[in-house]
Amino acid sequence: MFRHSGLLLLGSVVLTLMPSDKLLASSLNTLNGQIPIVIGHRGASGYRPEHTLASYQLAMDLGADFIEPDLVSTKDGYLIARHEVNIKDTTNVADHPEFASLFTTKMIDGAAESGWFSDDFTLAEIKTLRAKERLPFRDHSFDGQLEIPTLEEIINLVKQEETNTGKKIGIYPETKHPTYHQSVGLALEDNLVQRLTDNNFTDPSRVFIQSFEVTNLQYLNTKIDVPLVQLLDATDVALDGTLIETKPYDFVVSNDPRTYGDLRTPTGLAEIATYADGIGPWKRMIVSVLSVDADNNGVADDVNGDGLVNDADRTLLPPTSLVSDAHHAGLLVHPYTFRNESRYLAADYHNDPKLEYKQFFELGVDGLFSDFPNTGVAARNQFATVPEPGIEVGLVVLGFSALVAKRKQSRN
Ligand SMILES: [Ca+2]
Ligand SMILES: [Ca+2]
Ligand SMILES: [Ca+2]
Repeated sequence: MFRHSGLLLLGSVVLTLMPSDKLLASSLNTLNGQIPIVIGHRGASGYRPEHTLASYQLAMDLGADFIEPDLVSTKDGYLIARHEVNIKDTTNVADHPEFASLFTTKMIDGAAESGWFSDDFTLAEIKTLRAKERLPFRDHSFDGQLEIPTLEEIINLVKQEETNTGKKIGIYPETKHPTYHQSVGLALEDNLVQRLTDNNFTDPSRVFIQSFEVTNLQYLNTKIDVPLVQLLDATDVALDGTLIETKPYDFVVSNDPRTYGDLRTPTGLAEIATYADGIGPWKRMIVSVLSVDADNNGVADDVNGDGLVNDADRTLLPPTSLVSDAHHAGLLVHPYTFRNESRYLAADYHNDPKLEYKQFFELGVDGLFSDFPNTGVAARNQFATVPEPGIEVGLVVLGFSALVAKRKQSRN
């Protein structure tokens, strides 16, 4: 009797702590029993040129819990939002004759690239450029209109959103090409920590820092107390769905033989858990796809006959154990990238992107990166349903106990 009323009391206390009754969802397989987050990948990059304030603002308007800036450095040490150091494909730099002399070829992570590079431009020069949509099949009506934002401008946008709406949106920055930036004297890590600190944006519930490299995350773990996410990449999937492995570029430089495949074994995940709080795997590491090669020429066939070979011509394979393996190591799992267009959806989803989200939520992912945050949020809200009133309290108590227990083992 006493225990029973104690539980009810705890239940009512917990209820007041929860920001939303959506957290009363039952049977979540997430690490801490929490509702999975939707991360606006490069903003709402399905609708606006990526990494612009308009893209981030739209992501927040569409319900994203976090927005994701990829960060590169200017020549004068400002952190700006671009997916590549090479700004050829995402800005109108080619239309600016005054920058023609800056066209060059550089080695980026072991590959020769030609174009214009952010580290050859001052911030003032970058600010004369305008963004353009990278993908030919997306909306180009905003091309030439939007500036390249700095991290500070993005933080200010998020703070303004909080002032306007009361919503506390998080920022999920990625350090792009850390080894390259170190090699040109523009290391990103201390700079990022300094900018977050100077702008008073270090709440660990509102920042994740992510990287495809390892050493810089290990370094960041000694410099800032926000959760860190080890991104995991692969070159592609083979016809049979096997991952074609690649490795972190800092491992290439240090002759470390391990690939991302090694990092996602139980042993690799246990090591990641010594410096990071989560993994950001390519979604094909969780659910891969099988190609058809009926003519046996070694190339995937255009099964649906639309003239393109892409995920719409492939079918799903059974899920791997990566989500549960990572959870076993105490790591959050935030796979990338979820997109609405049929070319990115395996045939099994029948052109309904929500079915893909649903599959991953059922597998227990703790969040995901989406180009179309409204679709991700709608799928998430459908998935995380509020249980019947009679069983809410018990579930909340169970969920809260699990949360406390897991927190103790996952923080480092
Ligand atoms: Ca990114
Ligand atoms: Ca073929
Ligand atoms: Ca096709």
